[in-house]
Amino acid sequence: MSYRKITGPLVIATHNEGKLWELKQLLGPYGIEVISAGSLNIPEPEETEDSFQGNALLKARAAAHRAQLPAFADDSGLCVEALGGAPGIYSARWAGANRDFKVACERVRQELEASGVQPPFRANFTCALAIVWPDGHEDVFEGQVDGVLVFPPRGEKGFGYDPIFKPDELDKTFGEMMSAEKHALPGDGSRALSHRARAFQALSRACL
Ligand code: ITT
Repeated sequence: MSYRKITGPLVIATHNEGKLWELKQLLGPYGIEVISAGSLNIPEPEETEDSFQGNALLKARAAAHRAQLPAFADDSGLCVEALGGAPGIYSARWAGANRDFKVACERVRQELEASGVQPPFRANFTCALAIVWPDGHEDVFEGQVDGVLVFPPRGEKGFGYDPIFKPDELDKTFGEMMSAEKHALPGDGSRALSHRARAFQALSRACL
């Protein structure tokens, strides 16, 4: 398979402000013009696939088709071992219509309590990043970070499930980290920390 280099403007097909911010930070150093799907009034497609990569491709395809520009989408989520990988691709839905992630984090806690499993609660964050071109060319990359869940939630930074996830590499949750620390791309080529930054590292080596 051959990857295609990204040069010109790129539509970011996400309606999640937290993700949009992180993706802009990651793309910033490459000097690529980015346009948000929201600013082009591109609607959010229904996520009907059964994998992170499938849903990332679905979102990028819809935006590339509408904008007639290459489009970049992220599908990601928290997978909890003792819950059989849930919420996984349904991570956004667990926050309900109001996108309240305090509710989503509490649901994770309650489901773990109901399962009777004792800590440590192993989990991972997974991120698939897809780039789709208007002529149908597609590239997709995945990144993952392993860790444990902590209750009560810790930290006010980040977004989504960040306050309950502590990566194995550090003694603080994503919610207690400056975002630059969470998604930093080490200059020496060593492994990034977050699932999104790890997927982006693979993408940048192939396409930037
Ligand atoms: P788009 O589809 O518009 O990109 P979304 O929020 O619906 O936005 P997803 O379908 O990929 O995105 O849902 C993934 C959810 O998992 C998301 O809403 C986050 O709350 C959560 N999530 C993903 N990455 C995360 C991260 O780095 N930190 C905390 N939570 C994260």
